[in-house]
Amino acid sequence: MNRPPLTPFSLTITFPCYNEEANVERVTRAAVDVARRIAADWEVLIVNDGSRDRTGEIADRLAAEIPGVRAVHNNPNLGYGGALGRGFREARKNWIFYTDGDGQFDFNELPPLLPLLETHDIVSCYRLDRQDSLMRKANAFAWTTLVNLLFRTGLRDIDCAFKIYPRTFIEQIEIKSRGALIDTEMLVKARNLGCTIVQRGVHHLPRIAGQQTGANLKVILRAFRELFKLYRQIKREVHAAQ
Ligand SMILES: Nc1nc2c(ncn2[C@@H]2O[C@H](COP(=O)(O)OP(=O)(O)O)[C@@H](O)[C@H]2O)c(=O)[nH]1
Ligand SMILES: [Mg+2]
Repeated sequence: MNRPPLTPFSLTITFPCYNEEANVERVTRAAVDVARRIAADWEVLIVNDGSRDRTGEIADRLAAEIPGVRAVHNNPNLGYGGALGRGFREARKNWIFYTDGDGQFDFNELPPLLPLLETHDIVSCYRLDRQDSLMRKANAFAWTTLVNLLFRTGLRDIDCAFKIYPRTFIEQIEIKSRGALIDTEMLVKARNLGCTIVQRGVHHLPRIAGQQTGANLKVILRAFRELFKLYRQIKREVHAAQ
């Protein structure tokens, strides 16, 4: 993979927000704070995914108030993958860091990851102390086991929303997932392109405001549908390459 330069460091920080009116301002300000510290050239890109609360309005106000902050809106709501994919497509800087818009990660854990980009294409983190119910953790374990059976990624916590990608990689792939499968799709495609992926642990904080929707039945069913579609697609590609 042709990695972009690290100096001067050019960085897009992006996060999807779905009904995050109680979180979007705090998360945006934390993102701006870290971007100013580590990047010479940066933007913070808020993706409002068709929220029904005041998220979009607050995002627009922050974009007007803080140079470097941009807000884009999916209308209607496209789902997690649709929101993240929009952030990747719209990102203008060389490196793209994405996380969640709900404040469950600490931006201060980003700077120590940067030296890893000298020797690796992608940083994909895993949660050290996942702040979810036992049921959710059990489901996540079963899901990761299934994904690793199908794709043999050997990666931990594929869905952790704390990753850095080079834009050169994003430009080489077509992202098809609209749902939660997006993380799997991107990492499997990265591996097939020969990208090097490094993993580190990060802390996971409890959600202090807003509602978790990541375990809705609709979200889960869509993830399964997209999983089998991706499996067939990757199999076809591997056959075609042989
Ligand atoms: N689940 C879900 N999350 C979305 C959507 N669009 C954007 N998001 C954002 O994705 C992030 C993760 O959502 P969350 O409900 O906390 O899922 P969890 O942390 O995996 O339980 C949050 O920043 C949401 O605001 C959507 O349509 N569905
Ligand atoms: Mg969350």
